[in-house]
Order: sequence, then structure tokens, then C-alpha cells
Amino acid sequence: MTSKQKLSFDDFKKEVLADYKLAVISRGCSILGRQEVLMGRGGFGIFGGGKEVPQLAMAKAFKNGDFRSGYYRDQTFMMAIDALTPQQLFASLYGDTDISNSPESGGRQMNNHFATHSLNEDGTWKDLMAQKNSASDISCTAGQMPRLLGLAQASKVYRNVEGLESFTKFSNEGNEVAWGTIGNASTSEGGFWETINAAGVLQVPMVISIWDDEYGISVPAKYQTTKENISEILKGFQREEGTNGFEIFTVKGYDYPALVEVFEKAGKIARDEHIPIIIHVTDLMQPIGHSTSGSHERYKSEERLAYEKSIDCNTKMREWILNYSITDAEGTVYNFVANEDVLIALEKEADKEVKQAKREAWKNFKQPIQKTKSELLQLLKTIAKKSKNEAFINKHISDFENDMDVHVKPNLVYARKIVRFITEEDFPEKHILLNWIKDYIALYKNRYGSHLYSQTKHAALNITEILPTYEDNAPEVDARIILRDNFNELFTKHPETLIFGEDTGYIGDVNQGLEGMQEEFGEMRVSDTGIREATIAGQGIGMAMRGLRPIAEIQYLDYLLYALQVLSDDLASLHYRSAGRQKAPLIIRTRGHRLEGIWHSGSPMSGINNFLKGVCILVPRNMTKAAGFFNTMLESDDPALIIENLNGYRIKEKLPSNFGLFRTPVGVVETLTEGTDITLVSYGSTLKLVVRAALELRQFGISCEVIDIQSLMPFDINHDIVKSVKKTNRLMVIDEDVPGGASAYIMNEVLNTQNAYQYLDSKPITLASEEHRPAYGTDGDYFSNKSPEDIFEAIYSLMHEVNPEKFKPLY
Ligand SMILES: Cc1ncc(C[n+]2csc(CCOP(=O)(O)OP(=O)(O)O)c2C)c(N)n1
Ligand SMILES: [Mg+2]
Repeated sequence: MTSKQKLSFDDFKKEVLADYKLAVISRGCSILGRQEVLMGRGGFGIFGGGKEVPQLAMAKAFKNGDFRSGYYRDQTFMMAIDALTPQQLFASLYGDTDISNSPESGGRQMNNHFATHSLNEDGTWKDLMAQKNSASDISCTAGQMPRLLGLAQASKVYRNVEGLESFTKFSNEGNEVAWGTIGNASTSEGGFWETINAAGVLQVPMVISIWDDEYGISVPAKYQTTKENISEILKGFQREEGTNGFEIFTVKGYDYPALVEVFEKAGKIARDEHIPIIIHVTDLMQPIGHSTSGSHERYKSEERLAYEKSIDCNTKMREWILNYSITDAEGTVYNFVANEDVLIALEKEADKEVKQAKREAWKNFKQPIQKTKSELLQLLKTIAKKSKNEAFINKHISDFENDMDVHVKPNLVYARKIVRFITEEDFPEKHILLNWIKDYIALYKNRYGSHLYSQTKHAALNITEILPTYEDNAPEVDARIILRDNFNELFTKHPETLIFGEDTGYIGDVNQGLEGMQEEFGEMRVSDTGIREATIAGQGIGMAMRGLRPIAEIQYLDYLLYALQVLSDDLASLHYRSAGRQKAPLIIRTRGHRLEGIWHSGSPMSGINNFLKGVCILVPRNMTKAAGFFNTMLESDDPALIIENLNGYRIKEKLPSNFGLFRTPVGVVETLTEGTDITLVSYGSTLKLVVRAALELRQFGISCEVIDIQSLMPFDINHDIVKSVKKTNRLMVIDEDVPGGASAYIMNEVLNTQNAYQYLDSKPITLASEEHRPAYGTDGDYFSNKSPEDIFEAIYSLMHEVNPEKFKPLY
């Protein structure tokens, strides 16, 4: 060895020992974390034990600007990239709501659901290139895969699209890799396969590591995976001379040097060549079972448990360190450690650090709660003394004092119970208590409830309306032209926009709303995808998380259900679950409602609405309004679903002149016709029918006020509908969702939230579709959805009830 080599051996040794120590610390966290939960200090615990060593290797290849999209086993990796401390691991186990203690979610997520901060506290982007990044985890098995595709694709976009040079916070010429991790059993999920296929087609810099411990909770590989071997069955994806595809590696999870080499190689290929990689990491195990919900001794045999012990990656790494020796030319032997004592000392130190981290985390969690408890107790005791119900109050105080539960909840439970005994009394401490309860609830409602939507100045609700302008002689054109010209303007103005979906690219979408745009803006920005709605959504989420402004197109509203899991579990919850530290301002474009047959006429708005709290749900009645919503949402940092009317593309609309500028406001209704007898509330393509019925009713002396909701979520923030009901005293909601669907949601908003019940002189009515799916053809539609005749007659009957003399029965 040269002296330089000796020096580098010293560095190597240091690195190996530091790695081993981290593996031991991480294992210690798993074991102690489990004990903490079993002692009642956490609701649930899931840990990364048994997968430490490969994660050390992955961390070495992971660079600033890279993204992880993984799952709950990755604590060692997160520690190795300095994005998690043992103390933070314990804080999140306890559910600490102080985000400086539990940075991944501020207590909203169960433990080991990791995240780094992409956003500052004020919602502005951090420099993602100056840090190592992890998308916020979700619990759903394989749920991390669709977004992984987008995180990887962003690099491809940054490398190939012109005009993005200034996006230096997000990319350095696309040299960033997206690293996925997934358990072996979770590869059975559809989302995994969809992602693999799409990544093979797209050729994006993605490295997927499969941590294979041969189990998914209690279910062994033979029930999970064909041939019980995921890399074996993935072989068809291997790239060959002249084809696209993957590089596939298989490596044992306890073989530290081999792992380091494989991850290094994989990272380099992905980074340099934008080739996706699969690393099948085999021979892993679970030293403490799946999670705290059970024990694996229940379903693993003695032999299996013994075998698992024999392949424990930490033990194997320890053996490797002890046995390692290299001899130089002069015959000098180099070892990592002189003897086992060095490792024993290191392990002791690691153990101490873990215990210390646990103690600190517990102290930080309990101190503010206990401080509040003791102050509250003092106040309650004074109140007891002053109250004529002292005996009752003292009973609660004594229960409170004896209650060992260290949570915020008991503080409120006892305080709120005591309030009931002082309603008839008045002394200063009572008011102190009432105010304290109000403030304490507000504090924790905010800790648990903030950031469902953006709270920045770019929140959708802060983007104000700009009306379309028209030249004097503006022609009436097919409405799709308005969308097309508007998209052209947006794409010219914003190089970070891109749109993709089935038939979106070459033909410019099935209704020609993007006609000619691929030619103009290139295949990278206006692209066709495979038929794979879940990963179209995932592509959008991942790219939006890296500073791009994707528009993900789902060809028809009815097929949004394929993507709904991804949109609900990932997109809609992202801002909330990261307590406002990650965002994905994705726009999903789709078209739907009434056209032909069961799957091109559905309007499953109640399902969508309920599953996508956190996303703006926009239902424009025409294409000018739709274009205005695209313009609004591109100014905003909230995600949105914009549903165009499938039957509206060839209807004539006046051509505006301020493309890219006019904005339809979110959360604001529009009154289309004024009236005095009844308020009719509707949206989307049904609205045309309501307007027609209202015109016909006018002939018969019934005056309808027609309101277009436009934005189902957020809903009528100015409470304009109740203002109308105050005037008409009657209310009907008409839509084409099922009975009890979106119409019930709207009714709840108007009656409950806006308190319109007090102005009603007649029963509030919902007119929805039939319960069955809409049938094919003109008559299928007529008997499945409400027609103008149905609407006319429902309103007429209501008015007959009001004034039977004037409105004689129709039948
Ligand atoms: C969609 C979904 N189904 C079921 C579960 C419950 N669940 C959590 S982890 C798990 C097993 C996962 O096994 P594997 O992917 O091999 O990961 P491991 O825990 O073994 O590392 C299951 C079934 C879930 N979280 N999400
Ligand atoms: Mg497994």
C-alpha cells in the first residue's frame, strides 16, 4: 500500500465503523420503540429493523437534489442522509405535534412515515438542490410508486425542455435520481406494475429497491409472487441492445460491500443515462416482527425464526468487519478493528445514544402537557372552592389528578366536564377557564387541522376574477378552440407547464382542445401516455412536487376512479399530512357528465368530492369558464380537478381576446338568471337544462333564480345561495349524480353551513339521476337523468303546493 492508500484505508475504516454504528443505533430505535408502544407511550409502532444495511448503501449513492419515495422501513436511510434523528423517531412515535420535534408531519402521521421539508413555514419553496429530499410517505402499500414516476420524470423534463434554466432550486440539468423503496409483498399491487411498465417506456432516472424479507405481515412469498421471486419475473423488463427497459440487479441484503457497489452503480446509470433500475435486495428479515400490532412468532416457524436470525444484516456486517483484513505489498495487515472489544464499545455507545434520544423525546412531548395540567388543576381547584357544586367538581379534579394519561385530551375532558357545574355561577376564574378551553381547542385544532389547502397568498381563494374581454366583432367558435388557444397562451408564457394523457399528444386530445400543440411545444411537454390513469396522476404529483406545473389528463371523468386512490391518498392529503411542508399543485384535467352510455355519462361527484378534500373541484359550465379555471389554477399553489363538459366542445362560444389572462374565481357562484319564486342550484352540463326549464316556467308565471355553483370545493365562500333563498324562500338542487350524492352535499352546505333553513317556505328538494348508471342513447339518458320536463314539473308541482289556485295540477 502507498501512504495514500493507507490514508484512504483509514477513511474507509472510519466510514465502515460509522455505518455500523448507525445500523446499531437504528436497530436500537426499533427495539426500544416497540417497547415504548407496548408500554402505552405510542399508539402504534412500525420500524425498519432487519433492513439497515442496504439502506446505508442506498444513502451513499443518494445526492443533494435527489428524492426518495418510500415506505415505513426506511428509518436507517433517513438517518443516514441526516433527515431523521433517533430523537425525532421517538417524538413521532409519541405523536408530538410540535413540528420542530416531529418535522415529518407534526404529529399527524403515525411513526416512520418520513418526509423532508420542501417548503418553508410561509409556503415558499426551499432550495431542493441544497438538500436531500424525501416525499411524504403514505401507509398504502405501493402508494409511493405512482408519484415516484413523476419525481423521476421531472429530471427528464428539466434535462430536455428549454426555458427551465432558471429553475435551479429544483434541478441541475436533470441530474437527480428518484429512489423508490417497496416491500416484496407490496409488489403484488397494481400500482407497482403500472409504475414499472410506465418507467420502462418513459426511461426516467428511477432506482427502485425492493426490500425482500419474503413476507407481507403473515403472508409468505408463495401467496404473493409468481415463482416467489420478483426479480426473476421482472426479467422481461431488462433492457437489451436497441430496446428500452430496466437494468435489474439482485443483491443480498446482508452483503455490505456488494450492496455499496450495486447502489453506486445503479445511481450512476440512472443519473447519467436516465435509465430506470430495479434492485432486488434479497435475504432480509424482521427481527421484531411486522409492527406492534402482533408478534411474528404467531405465524413463523421456529426454523424460520432461526433462519432469519442467521441472516440478520447487522450481525452479518459485524462479522464482516471483524473478519476483514487486507495485506499490503510489505506484508502489513490492515483490519477495521483490533478485536471485538472495539465493536462492543461502539455498540454500548450506540445503546446509550438511543436511550438518551428516547428520554429527550419523551420529556419534550410530556412537559408542555404536564405544565398545562398543573396550571389547569390549580385553576380548577379555585373554581371548586368558589362553586356551590364543589363536591361534584372535586370528584372530577381527583379523577384528573389520578389520571396517568399523558395527552392533551384529558386536560380538555376534565375541564369541559367541570364547566357543566358552573353554568349558573359567575366569578372571574370561570371566565379564565372558558377562555382557556376555547384557546386550547383552537391551538390543537390548528395543530391537527391546518393546511388542508394552501395558506399562502397563492391559495386558490386568493386568485381574483378577471373577466374575459371580447373584440367588438368577436366570432362565435366551437368551444374547443377557446381551450386550445388558451392552452397555447399558457404554454408560451409558462415553460414549466406540461400536459400528458391518453391521446393528449399527437392528436391533441380526443376533442382537439390541444390541436397542434405537440408540434408547437414538443413531445416532452404535450405527450401521449399509456392507458394507466393511476400513474398519470402519479406523474403529475411527482412533477408538481419538483416545481413543474403539470396538467394530468384523465380522458373521461368515469375513468378518474382508476386514479382516485392515488389522488385521494397522496395528492389530496399531501399538504395536510406534511403540515404544509410539501405541496403538489397539480391540475387534473378531465371531461365528463352527460354523453353516451354507462361509462361516458356518469357524474360520480359525491365520491370524488368526498375523497378529494384538499383538492379544488371545479365544474365549469362551458369552455370559457373552464379556460378561466386553468388560468386561475396556474396562478395558485393548490391542486385542482377541472371537469370540462363532454358535450360542450362543439357548442359555440364567443371568442375572448385576453387568452391566458381571464380567470374564473374559485369558490364563487354565478347567478345566471334572477327570479323571485325559487332558487335553482346546479352545475356542469345539467345547468343548460335547468336554464331551459326556467325559461319555460317563466311562460307559466313562475320566476326562477338560477345559480351556477362552478366550484364544488371550495363551495360558495360568499354565501350567495342563502342570499337568494332569503329572497325566494324556496330551494331546489339539480344534478346528475345519484340521489343522496353531490346534491346532498350541496344541500348540507346551503341548509347547514349557510343556515338557509330559516328562510324556507317549502320543502327543499334535490333532483338527481336515477340510482342506476345512465343508460345508452337518447332515451337511455331521458330515463336515467333529469330532463327539462322533469325539472319543469318538479318546480311546477312545488308551486302548485304553494298556490293551488294559480297553478292547477298538471296530471
Ligand atoms: C393498500 C394496503 N393494503 C394493506 C395494507 C396493510 N399492510 C401494511 S404493511 C403490509 C405488508 C407489506 O409487506 P411488504 O410489502 O413485504 O413490506 P414489509 O412490511 O415486509 O417490509 C400490509 C398488508 C396497507 N397498508 N395498504
Ligand atoms: Mg416483506
